[in-house]
Amino acid sequence: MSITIAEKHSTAAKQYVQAVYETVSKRNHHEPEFLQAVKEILDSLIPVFEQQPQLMEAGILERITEPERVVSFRVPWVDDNGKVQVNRGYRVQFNSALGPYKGGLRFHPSVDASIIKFLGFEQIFKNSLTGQPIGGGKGGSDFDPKGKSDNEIMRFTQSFMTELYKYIGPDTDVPAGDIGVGAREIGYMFGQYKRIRGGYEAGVLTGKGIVYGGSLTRKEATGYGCVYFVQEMLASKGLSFNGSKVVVSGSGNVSIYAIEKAQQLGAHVVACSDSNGYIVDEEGIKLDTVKRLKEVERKRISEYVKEHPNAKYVEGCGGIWSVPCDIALPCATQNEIDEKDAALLVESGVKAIGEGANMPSTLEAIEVFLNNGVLFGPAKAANAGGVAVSSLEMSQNSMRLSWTFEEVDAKLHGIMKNIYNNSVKAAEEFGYAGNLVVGANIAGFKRVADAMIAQGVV
Ligand code: NDP
Ligand code: 2IT
Repeated sequence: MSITIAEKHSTAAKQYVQAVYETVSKRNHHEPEFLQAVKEILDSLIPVFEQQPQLMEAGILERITEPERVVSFRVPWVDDNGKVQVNRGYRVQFNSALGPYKGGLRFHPSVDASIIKFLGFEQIFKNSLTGQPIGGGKGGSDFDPKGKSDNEIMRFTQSFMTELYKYIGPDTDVPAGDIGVGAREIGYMFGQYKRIRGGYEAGVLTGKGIVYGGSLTRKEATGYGCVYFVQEMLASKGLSFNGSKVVVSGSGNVSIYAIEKAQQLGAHVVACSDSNGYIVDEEGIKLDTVKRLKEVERKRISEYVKEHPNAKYVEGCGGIWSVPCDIALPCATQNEIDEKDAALLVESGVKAIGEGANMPSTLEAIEVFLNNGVLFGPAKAANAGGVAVSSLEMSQNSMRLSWTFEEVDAKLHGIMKNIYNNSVKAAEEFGYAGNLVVGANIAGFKRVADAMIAQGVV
């Protein structure tokens, strides 16, 4: 995709974009994931700068690729054996042109500056696509929640918030969940924030429990939203989920609710995974079992086959893309589909990909999909439903009222349709009809660029 775009344009715009990329790449040479995210966006913006050269003079790209603020801090805590542990915490406040920084917190041992910066950068454009008034940010820690007791999780999250609280607030920066951060962690962090601040600022975090200011449908929003987006892509070709064979990677928050919505629409979901391996159940995944294993008991997906002996478990999560399907929904983590996996999916006849995770396909994998006419819903667009409903949670907190599940779900559905339509339109307008990677990047960028120009050089 990137190569194709660069080839098509031999202009000042292309040189400008490439020069900015070189500067970013020199300055952040040790951050591969961040550079991958920047490369994908910058290449697809070449047609915009060709049409609107004045944007080059405003230094938009130079500014948008540099975070407004990066905070890194020590998180000391005491484990159940009385031993002092130290983790590193991060918050990257990337861009506030459209509103308060908004984006999740990830707790996973792989977290470093590169991961948080790629996620924060993507979040700027994703949040813009939702049409909501939210800027882009992301945070997290290299803390590994696996195998930790509930008390350890509480002590860690309290220590994390004891530093993070200085940088966040309902009108400045509003974190939420991501990998390793769900309702339990958000609850402990909210409690600590409230205690430190001495006031009930409900809008400081989203993904809260329903009884203390959370929004109905937030838990379901990313997975449902991804399926709503793919539904639009399929409909454009006269296809649908009904009767389709679907593979979903991961078995966390996004995966579970993507499976739920796909099944409600009549799909036959046959496989899901965790970081250890994947299960294939040709009779259809029994979602109640997955929900109990993952949401309640916090066990491995391998346990599934003990209860459903007709299903099979395969060690190693990467092999899931060898399971033939019509629709693949990567909902686990970054770079989980490489060029080889993409080729396998194409060979098996995949018709559509919906990225529930952030940047799950490598740049090479995306090219394989686009070159083979696979309908491809890029992460920024397809997984924007989560943050969109987070923004609706902020609205409800400000108004001190709660909408019903149906009201929020209807708004989510409308937002996902708009994101799809705006991405399609932008792709057509700039000469890349059918390429939703280019379309979503341009549609997301334009709103932020307009706001940045209006606000001057800041
Ligand atoms: P969860 O922690 O709930 O679930 C993550 C799932 O992915 C688990 O099944 C986990 O397996 C698996 N996984 C995580 N890391 C890896 C890895 N390195 N290799 C293989 N599998 C892995 O997270 P979410 O469902 O919230 O997030 C999943 C993806 O969706 C992420 O990319 C996230 O950034 C993105 N996202 C999340 C949103 C949200 O609202 N939560 C919104 C938009 C995007 P295991 O348990 O074994 O680690
Ligand atoms: O990647 C994401 O969009 C999220 N993890 C959700 C962010 C949010 O603020 O709800």
